[in-house]
Amino acid sequence: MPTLASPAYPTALGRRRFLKNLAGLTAAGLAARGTGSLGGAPAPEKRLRIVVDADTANEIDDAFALARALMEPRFQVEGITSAQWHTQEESPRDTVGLSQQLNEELLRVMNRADVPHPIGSNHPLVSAVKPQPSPAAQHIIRKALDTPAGEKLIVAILGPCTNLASAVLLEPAIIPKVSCHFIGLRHDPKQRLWSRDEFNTNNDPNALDTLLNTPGLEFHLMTASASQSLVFEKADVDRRLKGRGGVADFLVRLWDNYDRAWQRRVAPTKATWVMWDIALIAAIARPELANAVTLDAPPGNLKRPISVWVEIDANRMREDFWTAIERCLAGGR
Ligand SMILES: [Ca+2]
Repeated sequence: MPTLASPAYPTALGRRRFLKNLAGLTAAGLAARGTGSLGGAPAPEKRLRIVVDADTANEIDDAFALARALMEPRFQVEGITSAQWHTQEESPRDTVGLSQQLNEELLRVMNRADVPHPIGSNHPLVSAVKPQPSPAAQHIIRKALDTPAGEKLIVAILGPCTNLASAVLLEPAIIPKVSCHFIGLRHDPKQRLWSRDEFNTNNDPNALDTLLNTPGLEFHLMTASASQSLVFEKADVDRRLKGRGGVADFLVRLWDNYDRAWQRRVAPTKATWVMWDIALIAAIARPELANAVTLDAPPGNLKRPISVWVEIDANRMREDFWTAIERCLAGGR
């Protein structure tokens, strides 16, 4: 995501009003999907096979989210794949290479180099029907085809949809074996309006169309509108993590050293950061921390129901992150 705040979206929407608006959406959706609700049923005990695909070098929230995923006992992480982020202001030529480099550093500091981490495509799809082959796409295909009968491979996409869309185009046999979880787009629950003016969407609009327009592909969406309320404060991060070694100091250093043109303009002090991508991982790991409804796919895409997280419990997601990292630093997973 390119901005620390999202002025284009009504962040000041009163909570009471928002929940009231939400009620109209949830009546049919939650009953139909059971994807999860605030204060709802506990997460299933069975470990979830998951590949996390991330444009890790674009912002710092990807690394926090990847760390959270690797710490989750309910996840069986089948791969960490890297993605491009070419539309960021003054982006370098090899954006996927930088994401890949950070993925490898994170796995090393977490002693998880055993997790497969193939590189993705450095270029977006040039059309919704032409894949961009990559080791990441091939890995997703292999892991999806390996999925036991009756189960699905979760692919959590924290950047553009390039790698999964390419996998689906290269091997359509994976479609019934994959559960796509994407963070992107914007949705206003009050107006029931969609917006594609969002960083992950813009980094590969063709790839998102490929996935949304694929009949039979299970699709879960965490909107940027919902995830933007998950904000971390640097002072809090320093107090909890600084000087504790390993992944803790890796994340602190990442925040300290982040220096990009857009951020110097929008948030020069870096005092807070929207942890967009943690919201998606937390919602998958603990469905009770977010509210999902069933909506039609956005206008212009195949008319079919998709599951959309329209609200998150940001306070509990923050606490969940700190609990997970404390468990990790104490020697547990
Ligand atoms: Ca991201």
